[in-house]
Amino acid sequence: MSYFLMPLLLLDKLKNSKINFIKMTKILITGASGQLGSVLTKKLQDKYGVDNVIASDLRINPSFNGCFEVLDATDFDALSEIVLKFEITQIYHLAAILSANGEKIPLNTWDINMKSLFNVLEVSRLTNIDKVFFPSSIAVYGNDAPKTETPQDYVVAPSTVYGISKVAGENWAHYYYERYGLDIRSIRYPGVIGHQSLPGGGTTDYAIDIFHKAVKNEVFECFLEATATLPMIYMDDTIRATIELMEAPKENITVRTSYNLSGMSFSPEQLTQSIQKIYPDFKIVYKPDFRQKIAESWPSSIDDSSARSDWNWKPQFDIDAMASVMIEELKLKYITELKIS
Ligand code: AKB
Repeated sequence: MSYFLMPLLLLDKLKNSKINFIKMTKILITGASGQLGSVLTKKLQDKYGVDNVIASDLRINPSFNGCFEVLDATDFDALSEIVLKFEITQIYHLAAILSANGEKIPLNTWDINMKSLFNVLEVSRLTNIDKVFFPSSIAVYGNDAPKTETPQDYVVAPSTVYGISKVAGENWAHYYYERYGLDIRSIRYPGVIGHQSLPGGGTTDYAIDIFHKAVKNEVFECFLEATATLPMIYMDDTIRATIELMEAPKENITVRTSYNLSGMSFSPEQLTQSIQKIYPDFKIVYKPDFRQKIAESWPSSIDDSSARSDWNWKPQFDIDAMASVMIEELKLKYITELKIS
């Protein structure tokens, strides 16, 4: 259906809906079964109540508790139906194809990442959604950007289709804010490391896989070179940053494209050394593949002073603190799994 027809049909539906009078926070998360989505959903359920958070994705996670809707976010009608049905007031739009998978299917990646974002932007505009969260990435920077402490406002010229879709998304977010006053907020995430969920096709995935191997006493084969330093962040810091940004007073938000966010920076070699403080016999071998080139085009550290000054961002986890929690939590997970089977 064309974007000219859709608004008319939706507005017609809206006339009969109570959505304009509802003040209670009702959150929709797209991509809720993914690495970040599954953890963020739980946090938002704790904060706003299980019934006020609607998780959605192409597939439900078997262990999920709460309200779940199967949703392909590229389907405008399906998305708007859910927004109207649950009287949604905030959307966290996490559904996207990441950098490494994106390079395998470039045009599909563009199509999926952009179409789902346009749908979220349009439905948000038409139903007066209070706030939208859109995740961007360090992937917006390309080979020409300074590698260390990459500045917030440096030219963004990405080398992956994922990065191109994020740059475009940031500009569309800015446009919807300027043109329609849509309160859309965004963070350029570094590689996110967590024990709760598995990564989904990114270049920074190695930094999670490595912990699973270490805990299982296996050798880790790394797809990046030993010295490939990238910005990373621990899951708890990521979730806290996301919620802090979404809760910051509107007048404090000076960046309407996307905020740089920094947690820590390390290379596979440095991460190995940190793991070896706990498992001295842990071994890594290097077999770089196409993802090394992607990593080389990204910053190795990020200047996040705008996030720090606008909404008081401060990370809590450094590499050793993160490695120690990851190992403790994964040990517990594998012991529990062994006991159950
Ligand atoms: C990826 O590796 O694609 C993501 C990212 C840094 O956006 N984790």
